[in-house]
Amino acid sequence: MTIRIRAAAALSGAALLAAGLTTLAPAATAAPTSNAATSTATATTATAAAATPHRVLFDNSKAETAGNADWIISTSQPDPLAQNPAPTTDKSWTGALSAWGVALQKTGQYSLKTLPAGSTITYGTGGALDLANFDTFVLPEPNIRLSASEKTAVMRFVQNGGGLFLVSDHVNSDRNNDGWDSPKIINDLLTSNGVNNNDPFGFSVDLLNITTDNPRAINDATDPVLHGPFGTVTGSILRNGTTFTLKPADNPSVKGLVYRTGSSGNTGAFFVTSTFGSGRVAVWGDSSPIDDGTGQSGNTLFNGWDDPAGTDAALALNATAWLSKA
Ligand SMILES: [Ca+2]
Ligand SMILES: [Ca+2]
Ligand SMILES: [Ca+2]
Repeated sequence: MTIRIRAAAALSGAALLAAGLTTLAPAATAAPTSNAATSTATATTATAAAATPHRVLFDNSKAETAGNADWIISTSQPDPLAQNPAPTTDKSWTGALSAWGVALQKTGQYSLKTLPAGSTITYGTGGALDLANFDTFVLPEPNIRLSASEKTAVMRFVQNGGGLFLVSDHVNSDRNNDGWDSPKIINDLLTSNGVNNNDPFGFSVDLLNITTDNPRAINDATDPVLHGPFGTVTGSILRNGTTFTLKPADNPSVKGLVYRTGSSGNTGAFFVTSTFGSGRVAVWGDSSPIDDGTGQSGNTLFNGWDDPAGTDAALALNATAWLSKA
């Protein structure tokens, strides 16, 4: 079962690459039938855009490997290519998020980096790993509270067009015993950031520990995350996680895509998207779906990424693409 699903994911990646190349061909010959978004672009511009990879920075500065967590795409940081420059499977890189990273890498359209432990999240200070050098920033279950300057950096990054992918876990999931778990850390970002302290993305994290559920996607054939380049999302898995309360009065662009069984509307949302300024945001209520089941030794990991009860790979990858405006 696992091998079959991974093969399907690989085909999706190949199909995406093929689609990208197919799109490039008519643009290069200035075909007049391009869609509205590209109809005014010159062949030169289209070629340059296609050749520029989507840059994704995965955070590991907030104790993402504390306890049984292993939320890294590779032990080689910042650059996973130093571990294996041409990864073929999730085993090519070490970390419980390697499936996520390798799937993006295999498309040939992404450039991935990790912000190593001990680093500071910055925006506009000129460093190689500064957020200004990236299209999307992933915070996979942060376990250390962001500093005041880091929260402002993240908000300015999004406001100016960046993509932010937040992953929460359940309440009382303080893996490094510093008094802060991911629900608390994300809510702190949303209410004390120096840019907009009133739920800027239109949601807050519920302080719950839901033992198990298989949340289902809404029916929306035009949603770019539910129906994206990596496949169709029908649902996700929830294995000790939480949900979100939507607050459209604070930001009307907030949208619940996947809901806990029995929930809809503004309560019980398990996967949510939003926008802020010219940037985009996604948030997921559990880290279990991004766990690929293999990583550094000493961790107890479970394969949620390929769990047939959800379509977690498609959800993670489509959301990454959408956030990156890919
Ligand atoms: Ca903590
Ligand atoms: Ca969990
Ligand atoms: Ca792995």
